[in-house]
Amino acid sequence: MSNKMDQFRDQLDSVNLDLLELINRRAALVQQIGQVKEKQSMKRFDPVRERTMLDKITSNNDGPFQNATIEHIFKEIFKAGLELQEDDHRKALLVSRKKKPEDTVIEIKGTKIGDGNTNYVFGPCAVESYEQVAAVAESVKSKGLKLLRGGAFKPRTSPYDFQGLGVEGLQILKRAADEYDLAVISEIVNPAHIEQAVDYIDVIQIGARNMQNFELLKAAGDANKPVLLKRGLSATIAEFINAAEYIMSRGNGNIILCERGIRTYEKATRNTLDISAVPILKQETHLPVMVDVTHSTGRRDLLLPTAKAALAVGADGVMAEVHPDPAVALSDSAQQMDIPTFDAFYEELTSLDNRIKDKKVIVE
Ligand SMILES: [Mn+2]
Repeated sequence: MSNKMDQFRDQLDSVNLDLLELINRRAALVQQIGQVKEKQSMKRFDPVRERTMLDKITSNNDGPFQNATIEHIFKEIFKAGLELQEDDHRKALLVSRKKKPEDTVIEIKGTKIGDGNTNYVFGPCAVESYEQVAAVAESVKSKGLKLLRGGAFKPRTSPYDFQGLGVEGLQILKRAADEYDLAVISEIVNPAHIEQAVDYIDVIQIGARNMQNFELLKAAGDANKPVLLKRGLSATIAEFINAAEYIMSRGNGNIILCERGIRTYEKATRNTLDISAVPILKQETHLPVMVDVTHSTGRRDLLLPTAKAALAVGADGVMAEVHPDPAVALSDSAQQMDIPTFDAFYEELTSLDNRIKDKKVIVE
């Protein structure tokens, strides 16, 4: 009796190995098909082809399994094959670490982003006047910093909200940046504006609401300027990475990723800062990653704690909004810092940064 059982078990082991070999042979074929499809830009999933395969299989099914069970098993095998093709595709992304293991370092007017040092981007939410921008620029300069942000084209939730000064705003930024020897980061919302904007700005920002504006991504990819790409409000990390790929696939690899919070059910903050996105993006891509603490929290009291978290988690930089008089700001007045708050914020943050860099605080 036990002898017979052993024989069956031996046979079963051998059938398992045969199945294993066949499943992997199938997977290798699926990979080859994936490569051909990739070259011809064909969709990987073809439901008609899947139905034909299933019909052929079930019409040859002599049991004891029912057709429904057989279909279920084969659907799982098909799915695994599709996932394998997708993995192969992911490996090929230009922005991925698999493609380029070393960090991308971007140089902007002599400042390096992504080289292991911490960078800071400060400036008003929207450009309102020369005096307003100059007040912030002076404060940024006094800290020995280089990067000045400011919105000239403002994509606002309501069409009746302040939409920004447009090109005039870019001209104000450029004037202040030249006077204080700073580099300008400003959002562009229309592909047609890029050509004109590059005369005034040093970094093209693509905002959260435009993360999947593919024509804008392509236009930024054609431009000869670094791009700061913000994560979309409801974008997954994979969608974020693919948006960056749009830019890099056009030849522009100088991309800074910026986590700015995502939409969740939580109402205590304006968005939910997805802090874990930072190490994931650092692992999956070779691009510098910054954290925008202003738009992720929407709360002035949370700017410093979240900025500290960003440094501790390995972000390459922190972005925050500063306004000489936030109470009268035309946008984001609840979360912009005034200059004294900015001074204190920066002092405490850089002190933590120095302790991290000196290994006095161990964050790993
Ligand atoms: Mn803002």
